[in-house]
Parts: sequence; structure tokens; C-alpha cells
Amino acid sequence: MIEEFKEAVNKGLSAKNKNLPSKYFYDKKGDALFVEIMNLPEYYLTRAEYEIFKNQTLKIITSLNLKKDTYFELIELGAGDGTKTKELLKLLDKEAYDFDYFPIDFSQNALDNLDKTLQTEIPSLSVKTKQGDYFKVLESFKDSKHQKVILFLGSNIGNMTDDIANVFLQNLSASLALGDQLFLGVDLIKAKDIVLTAYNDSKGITAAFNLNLLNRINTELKGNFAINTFKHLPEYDEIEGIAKSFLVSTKDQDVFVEALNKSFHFYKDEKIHLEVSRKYNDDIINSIIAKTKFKISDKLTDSNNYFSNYILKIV
Ligand code: AVJ
Repeated sequence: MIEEFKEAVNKGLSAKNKNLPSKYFYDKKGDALFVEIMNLPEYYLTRAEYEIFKNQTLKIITSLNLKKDTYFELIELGAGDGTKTKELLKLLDKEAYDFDYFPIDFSQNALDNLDKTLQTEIPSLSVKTKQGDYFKVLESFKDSKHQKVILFLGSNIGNMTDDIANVFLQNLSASLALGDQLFLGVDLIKAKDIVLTAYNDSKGITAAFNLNLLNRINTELKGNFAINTFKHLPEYDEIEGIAKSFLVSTKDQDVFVEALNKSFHFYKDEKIHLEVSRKYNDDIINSIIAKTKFKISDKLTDSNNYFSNYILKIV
């Protein structure tokens, strides 16, 4: 893991257009900052998707065409704390649907916590946690002939460029069978002021979340970034529907990273690109599933029209 991080930092900071991958945001401090982000008034995504799970729970079940007498596997990629999913799990359990819930996560700790809360809140639910890489874990389902519903929520897919999302969905589609479904949560393309504010909150939590990556380089790779000489800069192109986060060097400077035995020059106003947060509509969803066996079969949207859960079915 540390070798992979080292490689990524070297490659990203040596590039002409400097960049650092957003997947490294999530260390212990980053996880805690992301929880704070989800509770920010400006960060509408989590609340919008929760509203769908809370207010349209029955509609989720009917849209997925679930039947009480047909066993299915409910598999969640990156389950987190399960706040949204719990609304669905409670109703499925109450109505005696025949299924097992398989939360998949890299973090065994996250899975243990989820398992514990589910055992107390929904004691009769069958939970089978799976730790590891999404595709390695999905491999292990290949021999099962049961109907599958995959949950991939939170617009987490938005951190992938469309090319990468395309490959991701091709791989996912290849590991599924006819009739299997993907329940995909995505943030929708909307006005610039709403999106930009979500990534530029007044308390500076999102800034700290981005700057934490420089902290990680300092502590894990013995870097000497002067954190206060970099500023958070979010951008959003309303036409293409992509939000991007950058850190900008406020002065001309060199940064030394001991683990790489290398220094990196930053000129004043030079940007490091950290994150893409793609926003979607039907056309973009159709374009990223074009080379897969998925077809849009339904979608649910919150009352503000901010966020959608698409049901993509293998046909
Ligand atoms: C968890 C990837 C959906 O892109 O909106 C929140 C992460 N970044 N604020 C997003 C994030 C800045 C978030 N995702």
C-alpha cells in the first residue's frame, strides 16, 4: 500500500499537469473529514440519496421487481456505515423477503462496525460481510446461480473519468448474469452555484479534506509541504457536468519528499489536480453503459431533482 502510494505521488508530482489520486483521501483523518462533509448543509448529495431510500423504499422494491418467494443476493460495493441501505434492509426484512445482504468493503473495520449495528437494529437480517477488492470479491460470487442486486451508492462512480467508469461497468457487467441488476446512485448535472458550494463549504472542511492528502505525504513519505502555502480550488463546468478539485501553490517553491529522495518545483499559481466528481444525466449514463450488457430499466429521483438512483439491468 505504501509502495503504491509512493509510486502514485512520484508519478503525479512529476507530471506536466501535476495530479494526486483522490482515492488516497481516505486515511483515518480523511474518513472522519468525509463524515463531516456528509453532514454539511452545503453537501446535498448524501441527504438527497437518503431521502430516496427513506421516502421511496417501497418504490425501490417494486422497481427492482423483487419477489418474496424468489431468493436474491443483495451486494453492496463500499458499504460504509449503511445509513441509506438500512432503510431498504428494514423494509425487506419486515416484509420477509428471501435474501442475504453482502456488504463489500476494503476496510474490515468498517465491515465489523456495520455488522454490529445491523445485528442490533435488524436482528433477523442475514449479513455476510466480504472484505476486499470489489472485483476479487465479485469473482467469488461467480458460481452462485442466484439473482443479484448490486448497490453502488453515493455517486462514488463520479470519481472515475467516463473512460474508467466504462471499463468498470464492462467488468461488472461481465461478472453478472441475465436479469441481474445494478442500483447506481449518481449526482445529477445541475446549476453551478449549487454544485460549487457543495465542494467549497463555508467551514473549510472540504479544503481540509483535500489538504489532508499533502499531510499524508508529509507523514507517510516524509515530505515537507508547507500546507498553508496551498489553497483549495474547486471548479465546475456546468455544460460538461464535471466538478474538479485542485490545490494551488500560492508561491514559487520547492517541496522535498524524503521517501522519494526527490524535490518537486511548484511555480506560483501552479495547480495540482486531485479529484473529479462527475455529474450525470440519462445520456451520460447511456454512454458509459454503451459497451456493457446493462440497460436503464428505471430510475428514482429525490424531490429536489438533485440525485438519481438508476436501475441498470443485464439484458
Ligand atoms: C464520495 C466521491 C461521492 O465526489 O462528492 C466530497 C467525495 N469530495 N467532497 C464526491 C467528496 C469532496 C464525494 N464522493
